[in-house]
Amino acid sequence: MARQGSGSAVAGSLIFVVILALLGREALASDYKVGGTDGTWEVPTATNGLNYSQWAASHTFQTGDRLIFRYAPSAHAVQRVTAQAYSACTVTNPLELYNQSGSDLNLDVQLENEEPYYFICPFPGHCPAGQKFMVNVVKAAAVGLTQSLSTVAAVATLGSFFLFF
Ligand SMILES: [Cu+2]
Repeated sequence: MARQGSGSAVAGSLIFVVILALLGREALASDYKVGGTDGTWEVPTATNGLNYSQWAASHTFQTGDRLIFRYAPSAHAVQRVTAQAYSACTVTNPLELYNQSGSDLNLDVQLENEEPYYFICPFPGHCPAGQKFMVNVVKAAAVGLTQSLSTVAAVATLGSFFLFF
């Protein structure tokens, strides 16, 4: 009886550790409000002091992170475009046009892949005026989900072993 009790305690501790590890993994994905403090997505001016390129260059973005854009849908939009379209501010044929319905004031864009993402505002004149930025997304350093799940399976097996020993 004493043995089974301590086995359960060990299994319980291990499960607790795994839960902590999973919570840690979640915490490593970050939300970034574009441009700085509140995610305002508008044309940079001397008055508002926005500089999206500078802001983007000051962070390291990982897979799983999210970008949050805040804007009036009547005045701005968000497109993901190719590197060439980014340089030239070409708004036709975007890779993705977010918020087509124009109903969201807070747009979340998840950075899913390990690759560069180029964002522009397609409203006339906005991209050339600096409403654009690129982020080079790197692979998240955290434990991957598959690895976490296999850890859970291993711990569950180990837990059963202690319980039935
Ligand atoms: Cu705009």
